[in-house]
Amino acid sequence: LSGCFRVTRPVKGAVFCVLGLCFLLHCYISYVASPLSPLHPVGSVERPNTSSSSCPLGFYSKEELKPRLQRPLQDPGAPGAHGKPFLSGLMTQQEQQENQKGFNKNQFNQFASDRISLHRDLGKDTRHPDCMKQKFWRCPGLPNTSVIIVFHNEAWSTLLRTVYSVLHTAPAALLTEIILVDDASTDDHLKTALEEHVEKLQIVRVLRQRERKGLITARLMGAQAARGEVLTFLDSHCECFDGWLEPLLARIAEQPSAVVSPKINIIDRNNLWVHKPVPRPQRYSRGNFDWRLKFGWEAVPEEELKRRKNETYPIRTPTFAGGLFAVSKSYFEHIGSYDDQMEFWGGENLEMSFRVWQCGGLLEIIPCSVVGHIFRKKSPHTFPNGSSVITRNLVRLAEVWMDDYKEIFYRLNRVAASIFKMNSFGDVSERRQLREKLRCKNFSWYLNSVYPETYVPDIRPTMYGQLENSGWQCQLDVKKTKKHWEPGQMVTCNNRIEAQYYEYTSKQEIRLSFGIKLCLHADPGKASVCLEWCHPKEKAAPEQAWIFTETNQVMNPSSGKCLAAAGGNVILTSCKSAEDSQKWAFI
Ligand code: UD2
Ligand code: MN
Repeated sequence: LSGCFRVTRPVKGAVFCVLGLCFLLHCYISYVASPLSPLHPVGSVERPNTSSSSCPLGFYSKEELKPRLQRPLQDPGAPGAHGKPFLSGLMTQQEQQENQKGFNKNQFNQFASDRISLHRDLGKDTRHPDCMKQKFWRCPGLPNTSVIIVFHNEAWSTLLRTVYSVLHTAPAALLTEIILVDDASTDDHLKTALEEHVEKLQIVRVLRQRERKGLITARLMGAQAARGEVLTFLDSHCECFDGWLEPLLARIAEQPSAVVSPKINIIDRNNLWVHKPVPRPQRYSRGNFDWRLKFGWEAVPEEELKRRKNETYPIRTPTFAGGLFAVSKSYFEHIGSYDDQMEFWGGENLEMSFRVWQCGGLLEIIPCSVVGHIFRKKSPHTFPNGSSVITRNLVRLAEVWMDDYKEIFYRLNRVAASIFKMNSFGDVSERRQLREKLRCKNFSWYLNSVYPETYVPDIRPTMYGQLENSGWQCQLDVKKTKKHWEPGQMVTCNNRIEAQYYEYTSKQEIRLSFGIKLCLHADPGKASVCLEWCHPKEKAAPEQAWIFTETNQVMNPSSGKCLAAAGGNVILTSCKSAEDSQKWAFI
């Protein structure tokens, strides 16, 4: 910088002066302005407030964040090593039988799991570079956590691999304990050998729910016993990627009312291949729900992605899958933990999603935290009172959190409607009191502020139900392709119980109910009718507008043609009021 004050050798002075200024600018950028500066660590918008002056600046060192258990060195050729798939090769008849039995019991490949090391690593860290650069303040430091894993007849190898995976990845200093809560398993090995096996691991405890009551009360049991400041819940068939825990705890330190989930990666149920994080993901998913109260995934809207300054920032999500998440223990208690009268499985995730948002909390996905989970083919669990227990849980949450919007749900789920009518969903008065006590906002606020992208059907549409043709006594029907609803599919007329529900909207659309945005679409050229994405505008597209005539015909005004059943098909044809095949009614 002295160059700036040199007058005797102006040229040399100027060069030094520029270099000096550049150096100062570099210092400023890297120490103060850059998001990587110690004053602004990645992901931490601000350093948590502390009144204590004895809290010096500085980050945890790698040494301080070391896990409790070092992984044994892995033979790269071992089955499933580095998260690779298990390849069975030719199997003997006995092996094939074992394989089949394991799959039937768990709805994933237990045979493969049993042959993969309980200590396998998942390979190199392939997260986004921002995640790898992220540092965490040592003071005030990260809160410690109890990891709670509930299970019912989980396969031994997946359960234990979940436990070891936590011990191999979670920093010892932050992991208070792992609590395994058995929801009354009947498998002998789980009943007799678990305590002995985990005793040597010192910080792993087993609690047992005597009677099978389901994952909700089991998690509550774990939460009550937990000694950590944060509760971290995992399913009993997970594997954690390096660095998964710290970002969750850091977000809670920064924002104690945040309920945070990791990004969940798939562990292939057929061969236990763990899908690795991608450094620059093209797609991000968040949780949603449809009006049958089914949880699902959807792409995160551009706006939400733009709100984030870098990869370490949380993604807000309207709902969460509910199995893998961390929450401050005191906030969990404050916000009403769980509805302890929900039974067995299902619904608690939507209940908690609505509750957290409506009562002032935040529900977020932290993309730098990645955990693998085996998504089963279908649920292997039996439910003592049949599968209507799941619907009963949904009715409980609708009754407490959804105000008048619950009617949309009842319209689409007849089992739910009858549970409501017969008043057989138990007492929800305590949960309603909780909503009062916490002065929670209403469901309309939730829809407008948290999930404005969703389609909200009319609470009481003038007409809805299955649309039946009087001539053929058949109902409008589309078979979804595999698991998905796709536009472009032809509409038929069938006599299937599963034939869809439609509703006649105020925009004159005939729209598939339960929130999937598909509308009855006329193609006068081909004289046919299919389902297409509904027009997002105020007015319906001309091909998607329909009027019900006095003679019960369904007419598309722009083409002047009417809907008619013709055998199993639905066609668009000239309107003839006398024809029964053109008469339709909602049933
Ligand atoms: C998803 C969630 C799960 C839960 C459920 C809805 C993820 C990845 N998973 O379940 O956490 O929110 O939706 O309720 O978000 N279990 C019991 N007792 C039972 C049934 C299950 O303890 O009666 C255990 C089971 O061993 C497992 C967990 O609960 O650890 C979740 O069950 P799952 O894995 O069969 O269901 P999943 O992943 O579809
Ligand atoms: Mn699961």
